[in-house]
Amino acid sequence: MPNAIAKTCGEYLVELLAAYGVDTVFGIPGVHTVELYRGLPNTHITHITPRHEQGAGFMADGYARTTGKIAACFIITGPGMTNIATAMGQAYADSIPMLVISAVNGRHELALGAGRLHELPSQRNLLAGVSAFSHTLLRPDELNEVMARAFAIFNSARPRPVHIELPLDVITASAAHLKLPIITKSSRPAPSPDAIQQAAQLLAQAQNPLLLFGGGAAQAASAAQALTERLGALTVTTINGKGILPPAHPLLLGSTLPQPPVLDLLRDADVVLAVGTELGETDTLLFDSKPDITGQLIRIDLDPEQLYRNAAPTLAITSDARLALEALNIALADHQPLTHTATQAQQLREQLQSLLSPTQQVHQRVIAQMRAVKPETIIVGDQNQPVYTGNLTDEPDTTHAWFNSSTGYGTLGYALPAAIGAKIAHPDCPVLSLIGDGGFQFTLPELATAVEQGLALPIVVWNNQCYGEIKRYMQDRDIPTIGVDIYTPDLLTIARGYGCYAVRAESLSDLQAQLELAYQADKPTLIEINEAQALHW
Ligand SMILES: Cc1ncc(C[n+]2csc(CCOP(=O)(O)OP(=O)(O)O)c2C)c(N)n1
Repeated sequence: MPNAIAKTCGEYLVELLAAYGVDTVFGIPGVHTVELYRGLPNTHITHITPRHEQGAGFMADGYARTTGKIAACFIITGPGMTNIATAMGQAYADSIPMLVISAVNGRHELALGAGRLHELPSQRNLLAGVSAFSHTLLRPDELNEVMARAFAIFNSARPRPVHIELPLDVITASAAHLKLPIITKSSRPAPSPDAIQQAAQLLAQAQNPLLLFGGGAAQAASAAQALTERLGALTVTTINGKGILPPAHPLLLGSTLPQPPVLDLLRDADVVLAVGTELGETDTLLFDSKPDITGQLIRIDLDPEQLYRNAAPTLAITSDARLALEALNIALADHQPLTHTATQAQQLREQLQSLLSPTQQVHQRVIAQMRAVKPETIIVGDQNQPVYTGNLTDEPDTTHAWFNSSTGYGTLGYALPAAIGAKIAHPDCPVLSLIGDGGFQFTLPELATAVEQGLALPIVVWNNQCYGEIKRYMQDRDIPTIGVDIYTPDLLTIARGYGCYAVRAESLSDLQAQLELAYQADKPTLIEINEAQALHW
């Protein structure tokens, strides 16, 4: 009987999480996971309850993106795991760490297909494609080692979700004999000095280099800026790399890679330095296969496999981005920066602005208004029309202040729960969720979580009563618009029913006023923007 045991494995696991510095858990308890909850009151860990396990995963994602810290998720076996798999997929695609702890049926029942409650043939197979690894704990004694492996990945390798499952007879087994380990933090790989010399030589000779910083370089912002200036090179970021250079930096072209003039630059640069980026479809050529690069390509990435995907490098450097960029700055200490580039950047920025359609310019004004109210706002987006425009136009002051689910895995329903995770992590910082009426309906019940937590969170819903992106895509291809004109309920009434404030913004200045109120409120505020109306703003 669990109560007779001095310390169960589930209880010990919670102690271990606290020792690793985990302070927040997102989870929905079930009979299979209650043993994890026994130990929670003995720690400083806060437990937040979402309304669906997908929400738990997205919250943990938003929490990790904005803090660099790991949040854990406590998830029941079976449906809890299938529910969280989508959130793990988004985190996997965007290299976000996440620790998913679940139960699973007893060791003697695994893979029998005996019709037990919540049974799946194999959770580990289910999660193989969305986790760095998934481990079934067969004895409490394995716990210290498997947790150390999980944190080794979070700290030193390409961060990704890790799943640890505890069979029912293991979660309740005694762990009284286990001792908390001395926790050591593993380091990230440093670049080889030879490779840095070769890279520095290529960059020093370049006449029109292009620097490309991805989300993997987000922790190397000051070294990245220093290198940009040392070379005098035009610089582009990916969407997850926004904020690496300050918005007004004269050499920054923003995250505009999908725009034809920037793709021309990428093609024609004599040296491209790509750091911490997949060179993936959503950052380069939407719906085309590979980026076209004719010059020398230097790639720097923590993940050696990543160095060879999408574009073959001339020089591949496996390294932490910051360590490599710092080494390059030292190697190029005497270099004279190019001087023609700032004028070129200015002309390109004007050209890029002129490429925005009238609709995109409306989106741009809406997002600029959001930034103007509080420039430090963390804007967490979903997949919708204004977010696509903001991916091209918004330039925050800091990293991780603009992120969304339109990159990589591209799931709908992310923005509300991920914003909740970010707001819980940063109660004093303005956080805003920007979502379409289609995406909102995927995780709408998380409004209850935000109300429960008393979060001053504006949730801006871009309402066009349709799956707008797909509708437009069908129209452009002469395909009948089936399945995209959806019934959208009265969102204001629904939000009020959940206990939120709810308003419709009637103009840009009204949006500003509503946002200001929402940031001071004692609970979330749904701010609806009606697309048909907003297109005249
Ligand atoms: C889980 C999931 N299902 C389907 C899609 C396909 N999809 C991409 S964008 C989109 C429409 C989104 O509609 P909405 O959130 O209202 O934003 P809008 O495009 O209208 O601005 C759909 C259905 C997806 N990305 N993710």
